[in-house]
Amino acid sequence: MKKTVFLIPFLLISALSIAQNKPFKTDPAILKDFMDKRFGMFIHWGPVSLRGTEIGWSRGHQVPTVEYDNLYKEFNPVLFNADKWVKTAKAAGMKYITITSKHHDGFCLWPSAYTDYNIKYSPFKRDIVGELATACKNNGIAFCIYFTILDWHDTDYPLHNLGDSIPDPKADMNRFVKKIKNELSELITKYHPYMLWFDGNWEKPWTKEFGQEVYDHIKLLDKKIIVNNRLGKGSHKTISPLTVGDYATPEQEVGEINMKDPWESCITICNQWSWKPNDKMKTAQQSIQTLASTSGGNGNLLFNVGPMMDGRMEDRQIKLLDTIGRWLNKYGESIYGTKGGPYKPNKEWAATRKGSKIYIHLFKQDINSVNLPVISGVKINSVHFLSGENLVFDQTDKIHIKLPAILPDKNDTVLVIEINTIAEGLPLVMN
Ligand code: JFZ
Repeated sequence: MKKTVFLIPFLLISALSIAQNKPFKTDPAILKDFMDKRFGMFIHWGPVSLRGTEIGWSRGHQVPTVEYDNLYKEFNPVLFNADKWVKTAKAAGMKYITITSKHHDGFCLWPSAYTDYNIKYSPFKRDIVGELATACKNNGIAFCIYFTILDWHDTDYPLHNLGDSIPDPKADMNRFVKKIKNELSELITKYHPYMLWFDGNWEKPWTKEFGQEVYDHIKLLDKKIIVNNRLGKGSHKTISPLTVGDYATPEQEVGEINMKDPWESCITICNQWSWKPNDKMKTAQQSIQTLASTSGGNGNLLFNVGPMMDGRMEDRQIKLLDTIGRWLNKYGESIYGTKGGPYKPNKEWAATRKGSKIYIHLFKQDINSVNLPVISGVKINSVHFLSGENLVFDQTDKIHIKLPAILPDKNDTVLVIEINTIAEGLPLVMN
């Protein structure tokens, strides 16, 4: 008797789960489409740009909490032009944009019905998330939303600042999770994001179970939405039994080569996520080689910019992005829609592959030849620069390619090795 009593709810839940296709899984074809894009723009923005300190983290530290929480009252980025941002990303060769709809400070860049701490109550009033979603749609760029699940401003969330360890007794995680589910419903039904980029999952009040609940909630609203792995617990760098979500998110570093699990490195164009005056900016060479290295590891690069308090992106950053775009105009076939490998990327070069081609990205100028291990069963038909010129090679006991004294591209010269088989199927070569 007792057993049946226990069994009935269990069977009911199982039947319901089957009816809803649980456990939800993102269609591999959708993930492949995402990984084919290879390059996206991350945007960290909010009222904190008025101070130029780090978004979220500077609250209650470099900027006193009360001052930080009132910055929105003077946030009026009148030069914000969503179309200009999207065109900047597009000119850089980026295929998707991910914006901070809400960072750890809790401020919402869309007019949410579930909290008044949002853009509608700033002097600017305009729906930043909405305008960017529309501009992305008009320009053929996939629109994605960053959303943190820790909210140091919300009284229902137990911790109220970086370093807080004593939970607020007035807080209520169940109420909080219900609220963020409502906010997510709003974001999904209003803006139809291609992907949701969660964050803030490392704090103690968050559990894997909450993460699973939110994941299921999203998938019931739109099963096509891609979700990053910061919804469960565990390391951001991998997909593991602890994580919830579809792909891994190494931060401020190029991820390890992985032919199985999708991943995306998020890396800042300067040092800070949100805008900082005179922040040290990366060079075009560093940025292009970072992109080639992520592709070489079979991952994506989400390259972050922090727009200024007036709504513009910095000119020097726009110029750098344009240089990357011009490089991609020439060499894009060695990045988009490729797989990483079959050689592991290193500091000197990275390999990508597509069809019967292996692309070698050369990061150094002062070399006169390329030496690679032979791949068993593979014969090279020809070698040439992606920009044209044929090269002399030998494939007796190693692949030896002779290079001219001056290489065609100082940022990343791409060689194409044409082989007698499909390169995508080759196992990784240990180099
Ligand atoms: C997180 C955010 O905190 C950061 O502001 C930015 O949005 C980035 C993309 O994601 O970065 C982290 C995450 C975790 C830690 C530090 C930075 N951590 O656990 O110390």
